[in-house]
Amino acid sequence: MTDKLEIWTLDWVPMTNGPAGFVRDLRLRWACEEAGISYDVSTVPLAEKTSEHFSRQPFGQVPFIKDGEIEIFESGACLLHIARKNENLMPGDPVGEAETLQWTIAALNSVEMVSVPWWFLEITGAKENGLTDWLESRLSHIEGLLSEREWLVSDRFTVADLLLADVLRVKKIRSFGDRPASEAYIQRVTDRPAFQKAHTAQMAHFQAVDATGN
Ligand SMILES: N[C@@H](CCC(=O)N[C@@H](CS)C(=O)NCC(=O)O)C(=O)O
Repeated sequence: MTDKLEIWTLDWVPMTNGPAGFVRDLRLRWACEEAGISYDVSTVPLAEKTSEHFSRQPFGQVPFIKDGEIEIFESGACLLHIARKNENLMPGDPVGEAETLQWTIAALNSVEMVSVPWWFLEITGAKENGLTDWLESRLSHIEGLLSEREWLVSDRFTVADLLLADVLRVKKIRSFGDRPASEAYIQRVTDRPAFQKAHTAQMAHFQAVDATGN
């Protein structure tokens, strides 16, 4: 029995050209590191999804968390839950909090909503990627914004930066077009020790499974 926050990820992902280092439990590990919250990591099988997995995440995906009596899925919801615990991730004043919520949802619903389907079409080799103009437009608006400010919310890092940087750092999206302010932002955010720690831990997790050959 543990009272630590528990984060679920997959039991295995491919190490070559794969999602290791990008599986979304990393967002939650990173948030916990930023907030100084200790956590345990559990896994569910990628290959054979169980009814228990679907009962915790209705789409059979990860991440999802358990924090005492609270069990939630969707990385954005889990991030906001963690962020509410600590001002390192979300300012305590009403304006700062509202702006953090706004930008967290924007990262998911205005940027990732386009970037993930675009990326998926690219990697599956679709001849026509009809989302390119849409993605280009979203990324150039973000580029304009980041040319004028260091962080999304006033003058400080928040969970919204964690999420937007995680959405933008996907390799294919990073190499699509030249956006120096976005690139500097991704660098600035992922240089944070909390990201480095979370990333190293996720890579170690998947490497350990890979080494067993299972
Ligand atoms: N909107 C979901 C997306 C979750 C998602 O795409 N999870 C991926 C890993 S990053 C997954 O579980 N993939 C395995 C699958 O879909 O079977 C969230 O943000 O939590």
